[in-house]
Amino acid sequence: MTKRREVPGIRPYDGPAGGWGALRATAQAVRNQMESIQAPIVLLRTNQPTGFDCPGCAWPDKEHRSTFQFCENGAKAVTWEATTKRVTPEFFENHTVSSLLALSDFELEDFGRLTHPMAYDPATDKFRPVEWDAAFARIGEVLRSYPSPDQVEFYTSGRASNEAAYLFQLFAREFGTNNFPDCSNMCHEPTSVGLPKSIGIGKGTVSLDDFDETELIISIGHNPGTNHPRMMGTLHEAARRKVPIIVFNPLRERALERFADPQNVIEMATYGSTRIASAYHQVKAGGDAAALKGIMKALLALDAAQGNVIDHDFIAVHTEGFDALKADLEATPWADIEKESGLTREEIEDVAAAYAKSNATIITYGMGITQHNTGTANVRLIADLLLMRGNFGKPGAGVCPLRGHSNVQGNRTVGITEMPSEAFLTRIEDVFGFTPPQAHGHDAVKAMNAMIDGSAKALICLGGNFAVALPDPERSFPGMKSLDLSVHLGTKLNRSHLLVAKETYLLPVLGRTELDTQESGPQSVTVEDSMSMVHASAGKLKPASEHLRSEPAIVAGIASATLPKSRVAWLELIADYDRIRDLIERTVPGFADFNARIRVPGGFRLPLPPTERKWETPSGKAIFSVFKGVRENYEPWADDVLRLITIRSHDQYNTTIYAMDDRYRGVFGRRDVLFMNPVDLAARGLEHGDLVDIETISSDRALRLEKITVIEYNIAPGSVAAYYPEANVLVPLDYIDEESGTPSYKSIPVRILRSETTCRR
Ligand SMILES: Nc1nc2c(c(=O)[nH]1)N[C@H]1C(S)=C(S)[C@@H](COP(=O)(O)OP(=O)(O)OC[C@H]3O[C@@H](n4cnc5c(=O)[nH]c(N)nc54)[C@H](O)[C@@H]3O)O[C@H]1N2
Ligand SMILES: Nc1nc2c(c(=O)[nH]1)N[C@H]1C(S)=C(S)[C@@H](COP(=O)(O)OP(=O)(O)OC[C@H]3O[C@@H](n4cnc5c(=O)[nH]c(N)nc54)[C@H](O)[C@@H]3O)O[C@H]1N2
Ligand SMILES: [Mo]
Repeated sequence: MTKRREVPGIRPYDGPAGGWGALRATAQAVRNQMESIQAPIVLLRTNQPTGFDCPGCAWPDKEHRSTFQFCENGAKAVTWEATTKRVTPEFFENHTVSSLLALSDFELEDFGRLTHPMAYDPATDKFRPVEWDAAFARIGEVLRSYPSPDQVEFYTSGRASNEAAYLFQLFAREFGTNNFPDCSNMCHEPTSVGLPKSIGIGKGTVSLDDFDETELIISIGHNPGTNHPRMMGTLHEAARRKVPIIVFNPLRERALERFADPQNVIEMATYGSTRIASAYHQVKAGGDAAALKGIMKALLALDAAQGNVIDHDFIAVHTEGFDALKADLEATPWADIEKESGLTREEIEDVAAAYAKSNATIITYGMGITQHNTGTANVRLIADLLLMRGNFGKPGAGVCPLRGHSNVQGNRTVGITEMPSEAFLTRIEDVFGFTPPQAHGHDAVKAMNAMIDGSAKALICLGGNFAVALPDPERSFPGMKSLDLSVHLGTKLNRSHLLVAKETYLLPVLGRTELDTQESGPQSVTVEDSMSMVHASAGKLKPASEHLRSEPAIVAGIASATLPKSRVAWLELIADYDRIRDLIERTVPGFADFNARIRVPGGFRLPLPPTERKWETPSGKAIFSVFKGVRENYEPWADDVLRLITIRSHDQYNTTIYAMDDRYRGVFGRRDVLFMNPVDLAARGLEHGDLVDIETISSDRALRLEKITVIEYNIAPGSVAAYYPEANVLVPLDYIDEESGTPSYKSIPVRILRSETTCRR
C-alpha cells in the first residue's frame, strides 16, 4: 500500500472513545472558559436532584440519583454558558455589526455572555443599550401595528424551559397566530408526525429500565459518543452484559465501535475499553428505508420457514394494515433493496435472524433517520419493524428517538406547535377566555419562506440561531434582513442576531446554570427528557450580569406590553413560577399535581399509552405503514452523484462551535473537510488531501462550497460527509420531507470537482 500523503490536522485516531481523552478535554473546556475555582462546583451540580438540568442533551439520568453524572460534552455546554467572558455595551460601542458579521460563528460566541438589553441603531451600524421597558413598549407597538397577527413568526429553540415555552405559546396564541417555527422542525419533526400515525403518540416509549432488560439494541443514524455521551454509559453496560448492539451508520463512528467509560475505574486504570457494536452496517446515506424493508422482508421469509417469528397474535389484536405491508414487502425486489441500502442481502438477513431471536428489542435513532426527504416514512418503518414482533408494551422493548436540545420534547408537550390539536385549543379557551386561532401556522421552513417573500414582517426568537440552522443562507440571510423587526432572547451573540432587521433587539437571558430570583424568591423551571420524565431544574450560579432577565420574565414583559387587554395576568405569573405550572396543569394533559410532583426528586413520567398497549389513533389500533419501493417520489440520480451528509463535530453544539477539533474522526484544528471513501476518491482521480468544490445538483441555481479538503475516510461508498453549519450553503431550502417539512440535511445530491481546475480565474 502506498503511504498516505500528510495533510495538516488530519491524524488517524486509534484509541477508544471516552477514556482519558474525554477527561483531558473536560479539563481543557474548563480552562478555556472559567476560573478554575468555580468549575468543579458548577459541574457537580449538573443533573443533581437539587441542581440544574444539563443543557447538553436530553438523555435521562438514572432517576437523578447518581452521584456524578456529567460528560465531556455536557461539561463543554455548561462551561460555555458559565464562562467568565462578557459582551458588554462597550464591546458593541467598539464593533459595528458589519465588522462582527465578518467573524466566524466560533469567534462570535466566544466573546462571551450578553450582559445588557441592546437595540440596533442603523445610523451607526451598532447596537446600543436600551432599557427593558422601553424595548418591551416598542416591540409591543410594532407588533400591534400589523393588520394580521400571522405576519409575525414565533421561533423556539429547544433549550427553553417548559415555563418559558408555555408562556411564549400563550402569548402568540392570544396575539392571534399559530406561527411556531421551532428547532424541532429541523430535527425530530418526522418523529412528531410519523409516530402518532403508527402508535398514537409522537414520543419514545422506552425508559432507562428497559435498557436493563433488553435483549437487542438496534442503533440507527445517531452518534452518541458526541451528541448523547451519557447514553454511552447505558450502551457500555448493555455491551458488557453481552446484549447485541447492531449499528446502521454510513460512517464508522468510534464510540459505536469501542468505548472506555470514564466512570469505570478498572477500564481507566488499565487503558481498556469495551466493544460496543456487535455488528456495524455501513448503510448508504438515505438507504435506511431500503434496509428496514429488507429486514422485514427477511423476517417474513423466516416466519414462513420456521414459524413463530412474527407475533401474529399481537398483530391481530393490536394493529391494522399488516396485509398491505406484507404485500408491499413481497413486491419489493431484493436487488432494489441491496442497491439502495448499499448492504448485501446476507447482511440484512443476519440482522433479521438476530431480531427474530430477541424477545425484547429497542430501536434507537437520530438525525440519520429523520433528516431525509423520506424522514417520516423512515420513522414509520422503524415502528413497523417493532410492531411485527410486538415490541411495544413489554419490558426491554420499544422505540427510542434520541432527542436534540435538552427540552425540545417538553416545548412540544406544552404547546409549541404550528398544528395544535382542537382539544388543546379548547382548553386554552376554557381556561383563559379568549379564542385562540384555529388555522395551522408556519413551521421553520415555511416561516423562512414567508420572510423571503415578504409576507412575514417580524420574528421573535426564544433562543437559537434560526438563520444559520436553516438551509440555504443565500436565501435565508436576506430573508432575515428584510424584516421590520427581529427580537432575540439569547445568551450569546450569534449570526442570526447580526442579520439585522429595520429594528432589532437583543435581549439577554439567564442561563440554566444561573440563579433565577423573582418576587417570591428563587425559582426553578421544569424540563422533559427523551424518556418523558419531567423534573425541576434550578440554577445556582450568580447571573452573568445584574441586567439579565429570565426567559419567562421577558416573554411576559413583551406580552403585557403588546396585549393591553390581555386575559392573562402576565406579571403575577412571573412572581412565582408555580402559578405558570398551575396553568400548564389546567391545559395540558398528564400534569395533574404538577407542583407537588416536581418537588419529588427525579420528577415524574408523562403518560405513554403504547407502554400499556393502548393506541390513541383514530381506530384505536397501532397502524402499519406502506412505503412503496425503496425511494418514494424520487428521481433516480446519475451514477456519479454522491449523497452528502451534514454532521456535527465533537467540538460543537449545533451552530455553537466550541473548538475546532473532531477528535474521534481524527480531524484537528479545522472544519473545512469532506469525508470520502477511497473508492469514490479513486473514481474521481482524487487523492487524500486534494482541494475540491462541492456542488449541489439542483434545478434552479448553483449551490457551491469551494476549496474544501477531501480526506479519505471509512464511510459508505456513494456517501460523503461535511460539517454543519458550513455545508448549509449546499442545502436547498425547499429540499424537505414533504410529510413533516424537515430539511433533508443528510442526503443532498452533490458532485465533487477538483478545485484547481474549476476555480482558476
Ligand atoms: N455535543 C453535542 N450534543 C448534541 C448536539 C450537538 O451539536 N453537540 N446537538 C443536539 C441536537 S439538537 C440533536 S438533534 C442531536 C443530534 O444527534 P445525532 O442524531 O447523533 O446527530 P448528527 O451529528 O447529525 O449525527 C447523525 C449520525 O447519523 C449518521 N447518518 C447520517 N446520515 C445517515 C443515514 O442516512 N442513515 C444512517 N443510518 N445514519 C446516518 C451520521 O454518520 C452520524 O453518525 O444531538 C444533540 N446533542
Ligand atoms: N446542515 C444541517 N443543518 C442543521 C442540522 C444538521 O444536522 N445539518 N441540524 C438541525 C437541528 S437537529 C437543529 S435542533 C437546529 C438547531 O437550531 P437552533 O436551536 O436554532 O440553534 P442552536 O445552535 O442550538 O442555537 C444556539 C444559540 O442559542 C442561544 N442560547 C443558548 N442557550 C440559551 C438559553 O438558555 N436561552 C436562550 N434564550 N438562548 C440560548 C445562544 O445565543 C446560541 O447562540 O439546527 C438544524 N440545522
Ligand atoms: Mo436537533
